[in-house]
Amino acid sequence: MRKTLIAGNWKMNTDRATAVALAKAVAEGAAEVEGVDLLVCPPAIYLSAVGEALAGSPVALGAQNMSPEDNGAFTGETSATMLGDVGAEYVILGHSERRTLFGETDLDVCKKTHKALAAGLAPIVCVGELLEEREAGKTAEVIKSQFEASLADISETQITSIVIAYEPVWAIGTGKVASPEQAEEVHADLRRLLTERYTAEIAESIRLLYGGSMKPGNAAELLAKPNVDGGLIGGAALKAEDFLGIAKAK
Ligand code: 3PY
Repeated sequence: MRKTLIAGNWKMNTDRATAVALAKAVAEGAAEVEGVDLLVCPPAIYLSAVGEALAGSPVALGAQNMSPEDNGAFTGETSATMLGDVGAEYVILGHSERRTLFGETDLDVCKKTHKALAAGLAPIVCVGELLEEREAGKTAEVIKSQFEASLADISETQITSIVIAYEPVWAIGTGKVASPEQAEEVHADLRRLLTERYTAEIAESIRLLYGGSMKPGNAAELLAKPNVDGGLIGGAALKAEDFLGIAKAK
């Protein structure tokens, strides 16, 4: 069975001291959380410090983005190998903020996904529709096209290392949250797409996270849905109590 994954996306928040304190608080509280994997994704510059703060705890470390290139003249970029070198096990790819604010395309996400896998990182590949796409009844179509293009040429073996996050863009940082039924509908579609492309057994093993204003107050009903295998948490991941509260809601 799929083990629930609660992943914190700290975005461009915290400073060194608050990042370390938050990581320590999550690590300490992790002992009270059963049957749930915990992951924190701090800003890249604090990965090493947060990794040290998490040492000996079951909380995993992840990055929020990476370069699609291996190395070379790419000023300001960070490679998959570099992320692994400082202890990251996961990397979030194609978050809607990367797609909308930095022009990342499905092709970019796909290239990054292949590079992350080659470096031994587990990619968390994000998909999600805009408000106007939902209102136009195009959610399923958009998700299918992002799924196909962002995960092009991913083999059966590779897909088992990938986590997919459904993040409706209209629910990111807006306080609006998809209803459990809306989330489940898209997650069930993603499971179907995985079954069609791979096998039912493989599809059943892939974790599908919901992201978009998940908090302790709405986590239980979202996580109760059969195809919602965890959460990619934004704002609520910045308080250990809230983040752990979401994990305990499972
Ligand atoms: C949010 O909940 O705002 C997120 O973007 C999670 O990644």
